[in-house]
Amino acid sequence: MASTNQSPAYQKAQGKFLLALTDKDRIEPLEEMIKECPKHKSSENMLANLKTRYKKLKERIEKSKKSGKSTKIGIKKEAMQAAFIGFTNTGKSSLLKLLTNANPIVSERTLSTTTPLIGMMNYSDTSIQLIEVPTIDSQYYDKGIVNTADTILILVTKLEQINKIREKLTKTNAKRLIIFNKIDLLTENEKRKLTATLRSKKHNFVLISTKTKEGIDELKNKIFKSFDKIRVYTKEPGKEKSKRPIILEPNSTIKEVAEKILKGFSSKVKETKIWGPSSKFSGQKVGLNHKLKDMDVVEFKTK
Ligand SMILES: Nc1nc2c(ncn2[C@@H]2O[C@H](COP(=O)(O)OP(=O)(O)OP(=O)(O)O)[C@@H](O)[C@H]2O)c(=O)[nH]1
Ligand SMILES: [Mg+2]
Repeated sequence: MASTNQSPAYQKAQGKFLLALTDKDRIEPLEEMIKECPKHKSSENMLANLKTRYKKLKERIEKSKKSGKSTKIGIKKEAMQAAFIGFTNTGKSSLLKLLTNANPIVSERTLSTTTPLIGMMNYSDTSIQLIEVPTIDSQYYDKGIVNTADTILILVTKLEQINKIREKLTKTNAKRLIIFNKIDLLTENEKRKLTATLRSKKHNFVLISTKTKEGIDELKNKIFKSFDKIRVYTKEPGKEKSKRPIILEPNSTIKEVAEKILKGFSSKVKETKIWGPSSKFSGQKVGLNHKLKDMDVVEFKTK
């Protein structure tokens, strides 16, 4: 809760809680919030809410430890997740290494990657989870991940690989982006022809080289766009906006932002002001049903 009548220690813990990327990282700040939450009558509800959250969080962590159901390695799915697939040696590990904090083995040998690998890519204050799926024509390929990913990044180095891969993608409606890698090995003329062919087939595509980094900025942008999400920053009166935005569906309302911060929070909101693309002017007062746009800033004043 962004309540102003909470202690600085509570607010600090809350800040950490909201910025945490995994359930595991949410435990400690939540414990701190429970400790710092006032114990008098008027905050009874709030304390109860925090305790319920804590219980659920613990349960979720236990469950994911036990099951690892959705994928062979129990990957916890983040708000924006994309999976690289493709044939061996097309440069999946090279790209994961270039875009994220992961440090996979890159090798001219085939079949270097035999388990799914995860990395987090920072993109304008947000984190996008990227997964390298072991090569599609091997026993190590993991359909589970591909079927749940929000976006599938099809990495190829030859045109004929595209159709072979598409044949295998039967159980997913996820967005697709074709990434044509190793274009440093092509002449300008070959690149022009390639672009024309991909365009004529109406593919969503980008040409890149992990070696020269050509096309990498465009790629990052296209990956983010593929999720079709908006970024909304929150702030408390008199303070700077949050470092990281909340990730929401397009046209989400103020109410949805408040509920995403904490369940039940929207009923405690007294006044909301907004800045950014959805506002008529800076600091416009809006109601709970106001629809937000990418890069808006929302300020909550609580009762
Ligand atoms: N010329 C060139 N070589 C590249 C490029 N990207 C990757 N490579 C090389 O391609 C080879 C395979 O790269 P990896 O990243 O290991 O490929 P992978 O798809 O992860 O392969 P597996 O995990 O073994 O299936 C390595 O020798 C890389 O150095 C590129 O943009 N240009
Ligand atoms: Mg690899």
